[in-house]
Amino acid sequence: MPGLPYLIHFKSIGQSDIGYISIAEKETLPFVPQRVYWTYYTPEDVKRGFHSHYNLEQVLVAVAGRIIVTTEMKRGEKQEFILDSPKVGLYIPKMCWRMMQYSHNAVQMCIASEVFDEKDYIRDYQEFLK
Ligand code: T46
Repeated sequence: MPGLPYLIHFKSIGQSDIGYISIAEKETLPFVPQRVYWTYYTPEDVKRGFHSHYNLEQVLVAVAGRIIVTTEMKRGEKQEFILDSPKVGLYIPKMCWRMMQYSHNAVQMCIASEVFDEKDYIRDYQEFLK
């Protein structure tokens, strides 16, 4: 059984007068990344996600803006996370239903444990609950 989603606090170096850098080192991540992608310019009234993955694990980071992520495990645990810091990531395990809503300026970076495979998606909620 996969564990619950949780927040990861990345190392952050810098200060306000020069700016900052955050780093996702391999010791900080719960998997070895195979892919990184990012989404942006999502209108505020659009909700994305509404799927789960059989095998994919992810870490989501709001590198800009704010993302509200709601998650649901097959066992029924529901959680809501507000991502609004580029220093913080949300680990999403396999078999976790998710929905995301974005501020218009949000840039969501996703660090993923697998290459893209449409067959890894469960897009039907009833199928997810089975
Ligand atoms: C997730 C959340 C947090 C590709 O062709 N290659 C890719 O690597 C990706 C990620 C997507 N696509 C295609 C598949 C769909 O036709 O792009 C379209 C949108 O993808 P998806 O339905 O996954 O979009 P979101 O924004 O609902 O979800 C995305 C991630 O893809 C997903 O894994 O968990 O962000």
